[in-house]
Amino acid sequence: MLIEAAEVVVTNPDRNFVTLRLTTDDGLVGLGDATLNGREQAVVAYLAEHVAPLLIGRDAHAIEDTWQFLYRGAYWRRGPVTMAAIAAVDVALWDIKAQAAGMPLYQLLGGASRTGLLAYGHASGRDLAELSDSIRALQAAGFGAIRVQTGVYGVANDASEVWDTAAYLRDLPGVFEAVRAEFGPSLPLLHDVHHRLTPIQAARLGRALEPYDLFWLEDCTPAENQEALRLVRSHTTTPLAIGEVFNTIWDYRSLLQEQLIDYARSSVTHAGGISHLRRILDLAALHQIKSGMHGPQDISPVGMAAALHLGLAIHNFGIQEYARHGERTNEVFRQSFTFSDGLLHPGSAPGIGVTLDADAAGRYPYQAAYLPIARLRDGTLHDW
Ligand code: CS2
Ligand code: MG
Repeated sequence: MLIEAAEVVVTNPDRNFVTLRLTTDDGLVGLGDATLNGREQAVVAYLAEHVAPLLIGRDAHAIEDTWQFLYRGAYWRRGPVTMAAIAAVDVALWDIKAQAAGMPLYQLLGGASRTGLLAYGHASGRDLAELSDSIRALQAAGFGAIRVQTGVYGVANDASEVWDTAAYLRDLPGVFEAVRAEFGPSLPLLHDVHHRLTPIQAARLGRALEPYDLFWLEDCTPAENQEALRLVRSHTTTPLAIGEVFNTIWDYRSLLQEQLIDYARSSVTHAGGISHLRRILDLAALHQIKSGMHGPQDISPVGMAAALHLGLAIHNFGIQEYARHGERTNEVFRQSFTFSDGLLHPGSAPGIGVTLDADAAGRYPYQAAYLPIARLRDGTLHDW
């Protein structure tokens, strides 16, 4: 079975998505998500100019060889653009292989290890009353685990946000105290610091939050400095999650081998696809570290579906972020995955179970858009 066509589809139903569509000489169509929020066109060019021509005529079944060919053959390794492009090829080929086998992809990955995937949703509010309403709305929508953000990242969508570290460190424990008092001890609660603290600040925050029993504290420091986590870890037992901006196993090496984190946050979309993320999660499993795959709205339904198949199959699944897409996105990407009683399930359609409606995609052309930035009160650029 040979790859006959490789097309890149860019569409903006609610936000920009980049999708690779591979077609085989047997007429099978596989999809891969290559969306890199705010830098979408770099991956489009990488795929269309450099990868697509190399794929035509290759054996669609040779997934590992194609992965190694794109990774090693480029000479220039790693990086978010390269790894998102490789991920899209990898997922499209797994989609094709599973369709050829007539099975949902998780069956080829070893079969289901659980009945469904625990998912967490995003609650936020400018104040406690708004936050509490937001948590109740998520519970009503079926979520059994909730990320809590207030007054900071996750609340405003402005292009530029003012950030005050001291105020944040002062206020956040009180927010969790109030949420625990209202919602009780058993609701899993998560929080995303979004890379904004120094190691010693993160250590202090982790310790201050211990009484509120967080499921995890995410991206407490800019994690490209893996060694910084040793300091955080030596001061707190609050579980730590990191990795949404990582793209290879090398970014995780110290974190996993020294057991400095509890959850690996990479998505299939940004970490080289199913083949490479599985490698990362297998190394994580040796150290009792679980998956906590990134699932914001900028991972397309194709990327979400791939994550669900992998999550259902692996033993060390932890939790899945599920930000839910809008109506228009769901019209472009038809999905077989379901969410009920707080659990996601990839469904039983052959492959990854997502199809792309090309007409609908064509109605929503690309629009340039960028991520916000954060500045300190004196104007200094900070991590967003
Ligand atoms: C966030 C993301 O979901 C998360 O945990 O950190 O929403 C992140 O800000 C975006 O994916 C950036 O594109
Ligand atoms: Mg995050």
